[in-house]
Amino acid sequence: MPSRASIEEAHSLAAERYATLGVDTAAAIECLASVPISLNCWQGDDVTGFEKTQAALGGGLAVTGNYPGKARTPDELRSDLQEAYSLIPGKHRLNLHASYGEFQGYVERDRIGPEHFQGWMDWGKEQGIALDFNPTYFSHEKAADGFTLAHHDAGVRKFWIDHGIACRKIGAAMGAAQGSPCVTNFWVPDGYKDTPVSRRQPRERLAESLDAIFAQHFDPRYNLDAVEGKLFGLGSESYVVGSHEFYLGYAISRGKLLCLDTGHFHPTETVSDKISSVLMYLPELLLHVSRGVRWDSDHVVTLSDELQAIAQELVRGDYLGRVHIGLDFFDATINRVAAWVIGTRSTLKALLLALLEPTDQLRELELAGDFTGRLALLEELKTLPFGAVWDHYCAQANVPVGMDWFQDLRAYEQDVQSLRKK
Ligand code: RNT
Ligand code: ZN
Repeated sequence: MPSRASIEEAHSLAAERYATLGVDTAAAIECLASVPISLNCWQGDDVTGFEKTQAALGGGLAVTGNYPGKARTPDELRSDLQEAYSLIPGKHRLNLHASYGEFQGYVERDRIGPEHFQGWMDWGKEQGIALDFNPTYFSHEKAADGFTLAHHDAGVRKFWIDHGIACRKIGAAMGAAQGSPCVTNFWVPDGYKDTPVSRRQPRERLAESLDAIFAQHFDPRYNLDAVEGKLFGLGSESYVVGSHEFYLGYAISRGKLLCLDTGHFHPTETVSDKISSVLMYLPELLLHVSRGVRWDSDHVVTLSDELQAIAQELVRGDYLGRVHIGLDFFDATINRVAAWVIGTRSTLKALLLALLEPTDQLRELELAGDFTGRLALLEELKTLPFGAVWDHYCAQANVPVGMDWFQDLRAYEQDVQSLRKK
């Protein structure tokens, strides 16, 4: 375990090195500490949730793996989350799905209310963790044919519209209780496996259903609505009703947040390049930071080139105040608490790397047409002593430095998770 003195010594040498490029490491850390990341509850139990019927995972989502020790109850999930938060520097949020309510018996999804999330709200208050929310439009018999809000049957649509209405009320209740807006994100799986004849009509129905859900006005200090598109899913390979263009247009015309999920585009398309285009026309954006491998596979986020490119866009474009950062992955082949810690720490590392960039200097080179200088400096930045600044931030935030977090995780696995039977 590195001593605090050696961490500080390494940081002061690193700070000197960054200062030669005009970069203030203390300012970078102060900014990083103010950025919350919303941890996705569903990594903790393979998107199972706590409904009494426990339908199989639907919506074209897939979790693989059988790593032992998954959370089976709300208390276990909260315990696992607390362990994860204790290993991540900074103050963060929790992103809940509607299927994670604490229901006594079975409560239909069009009947859920804030009372089913009181336990989460109390816990959030006690832990200082603000909540975000998502209606659950999958893993349900009424979504079994792959259609919900765009269903041709008005009765099915009505059921899902009522679910959306109920979820916004829950989001607003969370926002009011925590004094920070709850981002309520709408993703629906609707689509066709094979080439459809009607592409227009389902999209018209989806827009109509969404308009019905959003008819009630909520104070944006309590609830913010977001909509999430997708290129394709398992079982919706040929057509997804809620495509990127559909939701971009919808969000702009209705004043909603757009959610960009990094796994939801063609593999050669990047979300990093979409941010500055979308924020030309929308005040705020939601990110679902994921890592697609060959398809929307929802791998745990790592410090990849694309993650760094996204963080650079947020910092360079001065967008941190307009972008809500959420995570979206589910991997059951590794320890699920470790998945949260790795994904969140990597996201924070990407942000810190971006905050440690001498952006003004790079921009000057660019404007002067000195692309050689721009490339030279960008490459040089990659080997600056970034790790020393990160370690210093972790130490200062009172969370484990380096691989020390993993020892803590191993102890938690042994003392808590391994005692859970199946
Ligand atoms: C699915 C979407 C959606 C889900 C979560 C569980 O493709 O990414 O965000 O992953 O709602
Ligand atoms: Zn997503």
